[in-house]
Amino acid sequence: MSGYFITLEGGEGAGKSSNMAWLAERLRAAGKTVLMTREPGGTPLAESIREVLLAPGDEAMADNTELLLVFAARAQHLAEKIRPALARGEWVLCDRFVDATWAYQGAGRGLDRDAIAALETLVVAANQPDMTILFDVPVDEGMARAGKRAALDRIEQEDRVFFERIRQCYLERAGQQPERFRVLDAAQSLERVRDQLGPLVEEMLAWQ
Ligand code: T5A
Repeated sequence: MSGYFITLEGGEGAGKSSNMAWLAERLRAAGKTVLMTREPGGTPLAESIREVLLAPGDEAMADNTELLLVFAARAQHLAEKIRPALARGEWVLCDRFVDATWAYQGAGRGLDRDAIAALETLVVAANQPDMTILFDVPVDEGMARAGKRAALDRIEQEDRVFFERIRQCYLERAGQQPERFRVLDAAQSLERVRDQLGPLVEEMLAWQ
């Protein structure tokens, strides 16, 4: 028995969290058992790593530290939560996964692609998503939405150029892997974004 693995990706404030529960509800209404989770995080230990990753601090975090922490959290998340749920035949909806590492640590930080690929092979192995929904939103719009929150985390404090590289990386990956990615225009209203999500739910339900 094997479930399905759906990831939601996009820049800051793209609307992933706002739409994940809606998506889960649609799948549940069709009789599916759905697990919602997120990265970095998803288990107590991985959530502790998330706190270290996102907390602004006096000591600058080295880029390789960031990369290794992201993959450490992912290894724990896969072992303790994602793989067991898939083995039970559940549908796993995950707010960010390894595409975020390619976008943020790869394109954003400019880290070595071979190093990321090696860690992906080690940690993710065969657990690639069945579908990745990319919520694409212009950087200024996404940052304006994220900026309405109380305080920016360590990564959100990066400059606009950093987030522009991230957006372009996501779009490039979507163009290179059209069989896995579905790109939504997330600059539209929530209602219009859900209009775009509806056909994707139908596509997923046709898998079985
Ligand atoms: N990270 C993560 C890495 O660097 N490498 C990795 O490998 C991984 C996995 C995670 C951070 O970690 C980094 C990336 C991130 O910087 P996070 O807090 O989970 O931190 O960051 P985000 O996932 O970006 O969370 P956000 O909340 O910023 O984005 P969402 O979830 O896409 O946006 P959402 O749904 O919370 O919406 C933000 C606001 O916009 C409004 C919502 O109401 C909300 O107020 N909104 C809309 N407003 C108008 N129209 C719409 N269509 C709207 N959609 C949402």
